[in-house]
Amino acid sequence: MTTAYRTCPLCEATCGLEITIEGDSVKRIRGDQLDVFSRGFICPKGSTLGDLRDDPDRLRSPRSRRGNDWVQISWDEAFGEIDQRLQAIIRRHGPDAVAVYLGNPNVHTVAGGLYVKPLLKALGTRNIYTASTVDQIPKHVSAGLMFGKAGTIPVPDIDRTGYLLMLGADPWVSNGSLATAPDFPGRIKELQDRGGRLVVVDPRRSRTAREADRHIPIRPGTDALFLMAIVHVLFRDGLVDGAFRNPLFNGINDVEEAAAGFSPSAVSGATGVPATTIEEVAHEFASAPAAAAYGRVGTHTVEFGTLASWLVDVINALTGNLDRPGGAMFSRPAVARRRSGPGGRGFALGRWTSRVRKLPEVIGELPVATLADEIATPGDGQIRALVTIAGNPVLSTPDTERLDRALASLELMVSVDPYINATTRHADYLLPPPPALESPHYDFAFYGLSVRNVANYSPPLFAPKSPPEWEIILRLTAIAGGYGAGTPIEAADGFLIDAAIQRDVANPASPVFGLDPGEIKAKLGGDPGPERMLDFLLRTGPYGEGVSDSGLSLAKLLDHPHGIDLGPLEPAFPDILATPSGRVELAPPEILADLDRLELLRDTAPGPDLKLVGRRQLRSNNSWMHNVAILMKPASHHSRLLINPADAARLGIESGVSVRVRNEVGAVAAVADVSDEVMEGVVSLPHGWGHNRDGVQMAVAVANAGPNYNTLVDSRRMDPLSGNAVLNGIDVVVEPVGQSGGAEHLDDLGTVVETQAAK
Ligand SMILES: Nc1nc2c(c(=O)[nH]1)N[C@H]1C(S)=C(S)[C@@H](COP(=O)(O)OP(=O)(O)OC[C@H]3O[C@@H](n4cnc5c(=O)[nH]c(N)nc54)[C@H](O)[C@@H]3O)O[C@H]1N2
Ligand SMILES: Nc1nc2c(c(=O)[nH]1)N[C@H]1C(S)=C(S)[C@@H](COP(=O)(O)OP(=O)(O)OC[C@H]3O[C@@H](n4cnc5c(=O)[nH]c(N)nc54)[C@H](O)[C@@H]3O)O[C@H]1N2
Ligand code: SF4
Ligand SMILES: [Mo]
Repeated sequence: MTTAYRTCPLCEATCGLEITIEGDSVKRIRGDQLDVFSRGFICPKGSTLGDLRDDPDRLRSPRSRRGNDWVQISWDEAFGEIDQRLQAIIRRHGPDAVAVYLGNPNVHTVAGGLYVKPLLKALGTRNIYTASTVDQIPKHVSAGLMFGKAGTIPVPDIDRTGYLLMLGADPWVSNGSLATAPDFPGRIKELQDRGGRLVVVDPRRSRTAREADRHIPIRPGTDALFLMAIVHVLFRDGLVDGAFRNPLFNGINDVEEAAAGFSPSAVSGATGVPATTIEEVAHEFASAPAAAAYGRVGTHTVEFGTLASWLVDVINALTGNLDRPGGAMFSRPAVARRRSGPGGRGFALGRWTSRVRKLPEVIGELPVATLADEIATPGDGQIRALVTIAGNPVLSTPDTERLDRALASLELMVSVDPYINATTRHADYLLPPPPALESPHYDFAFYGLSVRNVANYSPPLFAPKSPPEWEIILRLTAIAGGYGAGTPIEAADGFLIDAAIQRDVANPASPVFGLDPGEIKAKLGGDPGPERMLDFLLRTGPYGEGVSDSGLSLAKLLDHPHGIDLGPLEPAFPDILATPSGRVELAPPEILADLDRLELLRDTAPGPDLKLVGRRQLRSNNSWMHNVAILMKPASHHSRLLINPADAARLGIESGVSVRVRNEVGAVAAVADVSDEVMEGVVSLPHGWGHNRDGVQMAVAVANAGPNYNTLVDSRRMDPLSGNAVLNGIDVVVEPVGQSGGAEHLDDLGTVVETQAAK
């Protein structure tokens, strides 16, 4: 028996794990008490990494589809055939005929962190889609416009704050998002123990809301109004921080003017939040010694996602809490390109548009809600081939029935994925990566969104039994770039490291500026591939000393299996600002131009339909860990539609009865759970379910299929600034099964009982 330590790659919390192994198998996984960041915390998912590795349905070798059958083929055969077919499509139709969909685990793998960008560049396509447009892209837009870079996202300094205003997030269940804080619940307890307060704004009394000092139910999709009214009160009642009126902030008068028409009483009808509550929150927030506002999925995946995201940071700024300890601060990750001083080119939106619906590009991608349009609509630039990497859009993105049909019509689909699931069953080639425990790990994304500065590297725990994911993607890159399937990996990888070194020796802010590239390369440790690249990035990052070994390096991380704590967050202004002015733009014109819509929301009476919102579940991870039997208990918890007692009584619905949830997009079956956990007028279902489709080869998941939330989501509705789909607050009708007079047959809970296929 031996013990190893590594970081859990499953969610954003980056928990340290203590793993006991015997021979080639995992005996036990616990939280690592010595981890510098997570201090022993673990959730039920973290202990199942061994189950994921042992899962008999996980593919161990490539598959190619011949009609309805899958054949096992060799890696060389797979890449050779993909090369021929992909190049033929590019030659005939140009690079835009090939689309890419990148799913969530790409931000959790080293392959996604280091190797996907070169693939996209080699493909040269504008048809890039990711899970970001069903998630957090509004935050990138507001951050880009305010701070100059889409990745410059402030996080709540929860370890030092005295007041946390949280909207549309449930970290007791999700373990936090765009705020990496392992043991989020423990950190909130500490906040409360030191006399601080947690206020949660959510249409549902979530697990987090139950632990909060105050829960404010809000009508779905109206957070921007609530936040605007707080801004209104800050100005009206003289609560704007005096020290804040400094030259670092542009646009304060425009913000005051914008908020003028949004008094608490003006928004109270639309939000369902009493005016006095809004006033109290504004005063408490402004008078706290340090306070942070933080919004997540419930505020982003709505029609006003960018406005809400912007207002969160406006409130932080106006109260003097932006970039100060205990407020909203910026991480300083160990892997980041060094910059010299404030100012930059700023952030541009809509540099190109989608072909069919003319939707603007945002951070180089198009809204995934329009992927089906681009596949199904004939004409120049139509998508003919799709590469998916770690994604399951048939369960995760809007109007899934339509997307499902569109994927079936592709000339070529290649999926880098370990499972044959709702999406990848359409693939012509399946390229499975090794499981997490056979892969190296470093959190390139999440140490940049972390509430403390931390670095931790985990080498593979077991030798991979098939090519590592970074090699798979690198071979696809060579194919996409026209170098051929036979390109040696060492040559392709050498090209990438050489290019990275060349860029840095030309950067005056880099510790290797002006040095000889050969000397730098010779100095790098680790195996070629992601380890060597990580060493280079650490050495040239904010804690590195270039070719000197005195700074941070791969070797240092290997010496510290419990991680290295790089300290609490520190003020980062003005150097971090990359706007052309070198200041914070509080009132970007793109955002002000969107306020007409907000006025309309303020002045429109809510319609009669129920509003459907999502929720996450502790023992689930989006759509993809449902084949782990131990996590699938209690049975059918995922089919429960929460409905308020008043609505249930009106509709004649009792707990435990089967109901049909429908709207003009589709219909699903669920089981009613009558509960005042949701406010009146709101119903709640989790997402990521609906595995019972022909050809899915995930036995446990199919047995726990559940309803597919996104069958009900309209692909036409989005936050116009960011292109994020509207997943929360969508109109639905709920009725007991059998009452609609339709001919639907319901023998399996969670089965799609009716969809409007003829669109
Ligand atoms: N209605 C509604 N819809 C939502 C949401 C919601 O709140 N409500 N949330 C949205 C959000 S926040 C997200 S992030 C998306 C997620 O949407 P997606 O990213 O499309 O889907 P996931 O469920 O994360 O699926 C991950 C896929 O990656 C595969 N996979 C797992 N590990 C690896 C790996 O190491 N390498 C590779 N190559 N593949 C791997 C899995 O088999 C699976 O196919 O869903 C979104 N959809
Ligand atoms: N266990 C588990 N953990 C996960 C995941 C998982 O699937 N399972 N997924 C991971 C991913 S990819 C992400 S992005 C994160 C997301 O992490 P969170 O952002 O914490 O996401 P949720 O738990 O979905 O919480 C969203 C909350 O918003 C509320 N809500 C819905 N509509 C509105 C609204 O209009 N206004 C307000 N104020 N609230 C609203 C919902 O009721 C819900 O409580 O979780 C990650 N962690
Ligand atoms: S909270 Fe997230 S990182 Fe921590 S053990 Fe659970 S899944 Fe892994
Ligand atoms: Mo997400």
